Amino acid sequence: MKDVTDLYNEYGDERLPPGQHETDRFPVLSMGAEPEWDPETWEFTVSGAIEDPLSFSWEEFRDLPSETQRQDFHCVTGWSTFDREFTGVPFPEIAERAGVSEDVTHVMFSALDGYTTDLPLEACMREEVLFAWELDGEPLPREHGGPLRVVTPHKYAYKGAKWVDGVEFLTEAEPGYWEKRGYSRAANPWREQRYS
Ligand SMILES: Nc1nc2c(c(=O)[nH]1)N[C@H]1C(S)=C(S)[C@@H](COP(=O)(O)O)O[C@H]1N2
Ligand SMILES: [Mo]
Repeated sequence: MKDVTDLYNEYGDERLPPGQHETDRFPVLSMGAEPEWDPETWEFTVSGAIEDPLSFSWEEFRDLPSETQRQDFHCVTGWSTFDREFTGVPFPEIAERAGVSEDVTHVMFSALDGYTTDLPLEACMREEVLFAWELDGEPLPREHGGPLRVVTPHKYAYKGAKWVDGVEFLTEAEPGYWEKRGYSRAANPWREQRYS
């Protein structure tokens, strides 16, 4: 298994970002109710400024090359949980298949509950940005975004869309759900970029 819990080294000496506390629990934070999902009709779409618009059924998505990583998880409300194991597809795998145009600067993730979140392209082109379907060896629980969520261990967790069902490649920045409501576009926990 790949252990990426040392990525904080890029930003400083402390594994726990400033203003965070560590918890053994894994709290749930959602803006609304858990959305329905049907594995028969679920479709994951890749769109925007790319050579090949893609779409995957649940079965097709699960056949993509995947890996398991040990990661830390930092919520902007102040808690962090260490050493979680996520299994899924690294973001660059999807980007390579889509053929991202040279003028793409940003990415928008969308989800079954209407949630969206944006990130600069370079913040997504990292192996630790996973489309994950397993947490700690079990199918990802529904409340944590099952069947599929994004994890962003180098950013506050609101950058990781639960129930993700699409990614759009953008040629200019657009704010997602929390970014429109005053949360940081950059969201680096070690720089304590909570609000914009
Ligand atoms: N689709 C969707 N994704 C979401 C959210 C949401 O409400 N809907 N909340 C975000 C926020 S604010 C956080 S902190 C994390 C929480 O993930 P967890 O519930 O697994 O702890 O999911 C993020 N992804
Ligand atoms: Mo959050």
